[in-house]
Amino acid sequence: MNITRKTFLRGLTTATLAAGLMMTTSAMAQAKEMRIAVVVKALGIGFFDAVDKGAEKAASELGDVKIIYTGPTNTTAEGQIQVINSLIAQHVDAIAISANDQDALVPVLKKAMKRGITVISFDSGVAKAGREMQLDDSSTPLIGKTLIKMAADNMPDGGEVAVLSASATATNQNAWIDAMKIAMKADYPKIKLVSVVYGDDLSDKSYRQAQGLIKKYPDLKTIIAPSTVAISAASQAVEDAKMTGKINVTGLGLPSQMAAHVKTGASKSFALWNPIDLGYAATMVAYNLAAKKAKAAPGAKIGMGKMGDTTLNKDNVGVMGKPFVFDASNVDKYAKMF
Ligand code: RAM
Repeated sequence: MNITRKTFLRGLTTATLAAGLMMTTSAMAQAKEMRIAVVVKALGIGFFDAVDKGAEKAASELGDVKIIYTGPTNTTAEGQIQVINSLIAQHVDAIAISANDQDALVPVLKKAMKRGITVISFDSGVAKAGREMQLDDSSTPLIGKTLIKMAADNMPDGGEVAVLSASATATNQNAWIDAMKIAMKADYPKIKLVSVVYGDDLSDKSYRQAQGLIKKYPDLKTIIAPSTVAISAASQAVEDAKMTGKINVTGLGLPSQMAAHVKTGASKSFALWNPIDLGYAATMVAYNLAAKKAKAAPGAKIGMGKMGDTTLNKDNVGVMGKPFVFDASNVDKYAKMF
């Protein structure tokens, strides 16, 4: 082989290799973008808008992730099933869902997992068979204790409390209410729970339910609303009924929606974890599982990006963070964030 032919061949090989490399790189770039669907209880809930902010933050940190933020118009399992079926048809890589019903979603999520889609639940969990893992906002017993303590702190002589929740099938609210009842029984014998009603995370329905409680229980001292939608609707109802100072509203709320109600005195204090962090952590967890960088199993540590790891319990449930308590001293500061 003479020099010219050798050089020609070498040149050809380099060119072919380079072309091949270019193709692989662009194919990889296309294949690499991971689509993570964040399915919320319903669209239009401020809490989940903050979750979406956090999900986008995680996606831009990861660089190769696209967030599909979606959910039904009402907090129903039927609505979420429709949304999930359409995500399966789109072949998304992962679904992170806050469930309206822990059991009703299992068949459709099993179908998603069979098609190779990574499924996690966060905030409001799905039963074990329908997801790889659940990311709790915070420890359930701690949320239960925090809810009843905030009520008790403003009713030293005890008395009647009522709960205004989200939907009757919401996994998270039901777990918190149960945890609250346990804490009440153990530590607050003078507090009596007279009613639990549901506003379905709809402002107008929650407002009407709060009005109903105010009318039906003239001795009511506190409304505990473990839903961001219900707590602000209940505060508004208390203000409109001129019951501020007589009925205290507490529960889980967004500082941005509650600051005004703390100022009127309708709510002395309320709690929440950081919902932006929750969206960020749920996205990181979904990414790590879908990219096979982690596997959900009891005892496994799953990365939540800059927030560290969450360790899964025997039911593959991990915890994201801690609840903060907000009152007149700090609500304005946090209202600027979420
Ligand atoms: C509502 C939703 C959500 C819950 C918060 C506290 O926004 O029901 O699931 O975590 O309240």
